[in-house]
Amino acid sequence: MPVNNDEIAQLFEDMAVLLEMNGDSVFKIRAYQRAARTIENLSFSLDKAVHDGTDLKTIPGVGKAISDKIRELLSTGQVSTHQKLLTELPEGVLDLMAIPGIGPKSAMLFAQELGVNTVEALEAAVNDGRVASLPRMGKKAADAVARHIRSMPAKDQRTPIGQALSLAEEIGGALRQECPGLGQLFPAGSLRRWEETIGDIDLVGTAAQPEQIGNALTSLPIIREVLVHGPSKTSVVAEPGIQVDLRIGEPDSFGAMLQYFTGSQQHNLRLRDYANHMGLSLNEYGITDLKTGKVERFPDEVSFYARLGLPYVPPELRLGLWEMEAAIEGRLPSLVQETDLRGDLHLHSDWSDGQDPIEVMIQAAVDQNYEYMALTDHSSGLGIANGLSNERLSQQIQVLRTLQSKYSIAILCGSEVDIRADGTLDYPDELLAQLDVVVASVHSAMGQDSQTMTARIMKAMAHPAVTIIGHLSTRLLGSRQPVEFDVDAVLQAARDTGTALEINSAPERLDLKDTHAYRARELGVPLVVSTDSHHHSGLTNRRFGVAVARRAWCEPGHILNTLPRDQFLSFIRSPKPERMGVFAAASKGEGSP
Ligand code: DGT
Ligand code: CA
Ligand code: CA
Ligand code: ZN
Repeated sequence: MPVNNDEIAQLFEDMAVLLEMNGDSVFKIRAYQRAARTIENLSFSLDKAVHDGTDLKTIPGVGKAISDKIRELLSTGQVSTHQKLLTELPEGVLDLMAIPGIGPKSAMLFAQELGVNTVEALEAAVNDGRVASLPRMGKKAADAVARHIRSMPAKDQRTPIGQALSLAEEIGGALRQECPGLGQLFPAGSLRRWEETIGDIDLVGTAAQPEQIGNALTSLPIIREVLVHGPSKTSVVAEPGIQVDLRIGEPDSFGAMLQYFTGSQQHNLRLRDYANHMGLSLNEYGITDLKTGKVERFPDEVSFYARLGLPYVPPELRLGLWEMEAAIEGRLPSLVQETDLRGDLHLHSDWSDGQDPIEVMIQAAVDQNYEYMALTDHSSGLGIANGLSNERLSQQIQVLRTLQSKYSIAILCGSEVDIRADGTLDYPDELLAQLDVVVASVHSAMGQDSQTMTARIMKAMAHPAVTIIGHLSTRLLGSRQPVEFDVDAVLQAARDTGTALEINSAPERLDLKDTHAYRARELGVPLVVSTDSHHHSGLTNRRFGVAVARRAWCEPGHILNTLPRDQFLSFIRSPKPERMGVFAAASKGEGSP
């Protein structure tokens, strides 16, 4: 079995923890953490890169030591220094560290001094006073340990962005209502970078009386627990068990603060190194001239980056990967925006499993100022989704063609057709040929092995009627694993056949995921940002899909449904082998980063 990037990242993460327990150098620990973050976000497979003879040291944060360990892991399946660290560790210490708030030092203390090596045993040791009697612990610290143990299930998992963003917006709205003195208020951290899952929600803002905002936050009805309540920082746990960190600063230095708390930590580390070389140092209050000690303040991020001679780096790109080089060399992309989209190509009505009639969905597309939309109800193979039989699909095509006369938006007849287990499609070819847009998706037999699934998807892409592959991996964030398939082979086949790939904006899907979309863009595969709406309100979910496209460094020219109506129609009306040419010509002038 090849070792994938996530497994390699996890190994470095583990090594950082193990080194920290050994009291190793903080620089070494950081280097491992940084490598883990970087590897997690790479758009290409390290296994493949090594195979292709790539020098891993060209990857930011990967030096000789890390590169050697990656090679050792890929060729032997383990890393000897990691194995050695593991054997030296007292039993159970890693389990104790899984408790939030318990770091390596405390875990070692409990294991060595109390012989405690499970969470249950630690709880017992708290209850009978043994934890409180440890050196430097005391009753207060022991109570904190008890609290951490109780909070375990909630804080253990990351929250999908859809849920985190609505909670953040609800809290933001409530704070605005309660506090007339509230100035700016932004999400920061992973939420502002549109990561697919969120550890905790960070909010940063400005106010004449900062303590007023903190007070308001702690007294909102959805707040379950107050962790920190200070003059400029307040941390709470909101109702479904999500931590919210609020920081309030001064308007004239807000740029540095927003930048600092937006992260990512990797991006900030690289930016700080860059600033140090200019004789400057960065912190959340501003930029300090190291010679004179003078601190400059910045009201916004644009002026903050400008002081470093850099263009504004969009938060979605702040991963500490390639964005710094691109910024320095003036090669940052002009990222696609929501308003660049001119159509939605994945919409359901109440003819299948949607909740609204066809005309409500058309009106929803009109309300987004779209030039075109495709109605794509399910095919009949999906008994559960009330899929359309051949007859009902023919009937729907008639209905849509008649409705067209009432609207100026182009109403495209489509279907979300099931890709059967053997790669054939759920409608006969004659019927498929009558459709303007065919979104082909996998909804069944998801447990197939990688080879079978890859062949299945590639067979669908080879079909002349298939315009787009929908939600390629079928994953559901936090509840269903992606199907197994050979990503590179599928992306190549998409390009070779002229099949577009969907970025599904439903926040529980986000499929393609960012790193796959990144790779698809590099290969020149036409990408589509669709919402897969089952209700008229769903079309606004496009912001999530656009964020994925932005994290993939996409400019408007990389996204098929930014094309004006005539060019888009010319794309779907061309025979598939010619579509790549149409797409390339239509998006000419948009540089690739
Ligand atoms: P999350 O919450 O795990 O989804 O990820 P973030 O990026 O939101 O992380 P969080 O909430 O711990 O911190 C928010 C930002 O604040 C982070 O992206 C960078 C900045 N930050 C926080 N702690 C540190 C730190 O110890 N060092 C540095 N350089 N930056 C930090
Ligand atoms: Ca956070
Ligand atoms: Ca935080
Ligand atoms: Zn679907």
